[in-house]
Amino acid sequence: MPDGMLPELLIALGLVVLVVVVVFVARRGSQRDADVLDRPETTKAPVTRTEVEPETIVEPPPDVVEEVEVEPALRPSLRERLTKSRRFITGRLADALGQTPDEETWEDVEAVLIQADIGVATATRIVDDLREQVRERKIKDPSEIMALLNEELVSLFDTEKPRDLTYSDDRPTVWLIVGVNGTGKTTTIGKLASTLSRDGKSVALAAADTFRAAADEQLGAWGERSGAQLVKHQPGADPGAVAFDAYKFAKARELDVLLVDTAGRLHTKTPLMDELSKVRRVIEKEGTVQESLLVIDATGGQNGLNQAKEFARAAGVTGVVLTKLDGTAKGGIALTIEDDLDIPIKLIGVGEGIEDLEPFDPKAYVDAILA
Ligand SMILES: Nc1nc2c(ncn2[C@@H]2O[C@H](COP(=O)(O)OP(=O)(O)OP(=O)(O)O)[C@@H](O)[C@H]2O)c(=O)[nH]1
Ligand SMILES: [Mg+2]
Repeated sequence: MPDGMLPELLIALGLVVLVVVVVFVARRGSQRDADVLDRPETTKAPVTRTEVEPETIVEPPPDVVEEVEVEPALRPSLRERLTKSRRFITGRLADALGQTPDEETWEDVEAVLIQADIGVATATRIVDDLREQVRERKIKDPSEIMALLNEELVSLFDTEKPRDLTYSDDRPTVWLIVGVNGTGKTTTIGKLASTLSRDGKSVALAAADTFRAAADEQLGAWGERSGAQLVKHQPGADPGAVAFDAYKFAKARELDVLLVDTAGRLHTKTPLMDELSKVRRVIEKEGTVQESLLVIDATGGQNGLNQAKEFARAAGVTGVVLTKLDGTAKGGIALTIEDDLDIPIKLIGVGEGIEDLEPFDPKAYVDAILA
């Protein structure tokens, strides 16, 4: 090798080493990147829903319970939960009442009330009364008109009407739960069972929805969460027979309350409505159906009124449970049901959770939907 070639050879060698080192480092780096990207996949913990078992809920000491009863924590949470309904009604009313009231104002107010699921006849009466009072008292301030409207709406409810669920003298007290498909019957039973259990009452559940697949499993799951006992038959069995057996089961064990779940049914289907009458009659061979609760989905609007009429006829409805008020419901259906049908709304469903059932309080309700 000529002497002059040595430095060039060393430089070339150095370059080769450098390239090898650079390639090595780059590969290590990209491997590390791959590890970082992989990690969420390989180490991701399965997402599990933690459910609060009733036993793990720490009951407040008795004096705190007293305080809660005197000063119900119902209003603030109800207002929050009915935010969507309130925004719908109040926003539109504020627009309608934006200027000095004239004929057009009242037409607009009536339209808002009808859009909010208050029936036409009821809405017309409310607006006639309101217009009269505003004229007599020469009121111009929109907020005063709103306050008057609030009073008017509350007056549509019979505030003296008893709304608590009632118990029979003999055990078990039977509450039958009815309604069209998917309104929240089974969920309401779960919520009721939980409340009753926490009040120290023993509860049995009758899986008299033998029609929908796995309906008894759904009810059984609520039973497990609330400590209630489940009575069920084979799918397709006679709902009356399940109710009857469950009644005898609860009576023999002297349980406090029997909640009877029934299959959802369209109020227009006569044979299905007759089946419901039969379930009722079968229980009444041995005892009494103390409450027949119609569960109405508040997001269904005016349809709830027709449901209430038909179920009242077939199942002797003693009270309404208005569910899904936390959603997009406008809320006016509550007024129409009470004003038209004289059936008290006893409870409201404000969520899917076990504690999302509240007693119905007309004043708190109107305050919550009308700011
Ligand atoms: N947001 C909300 N969802 C509710 C409420 N009550 C029930 N649901 C939901 O409504 C759906 C139907 O509830 P279910 O209790 O199965 O209704 P159901 O009336 O027993 O239905 P069928 O037995 O099929 O007629 C479920 O997804 C519930 O979680 C409520 O108050 N608010
Ligand atoms: Mg059900």
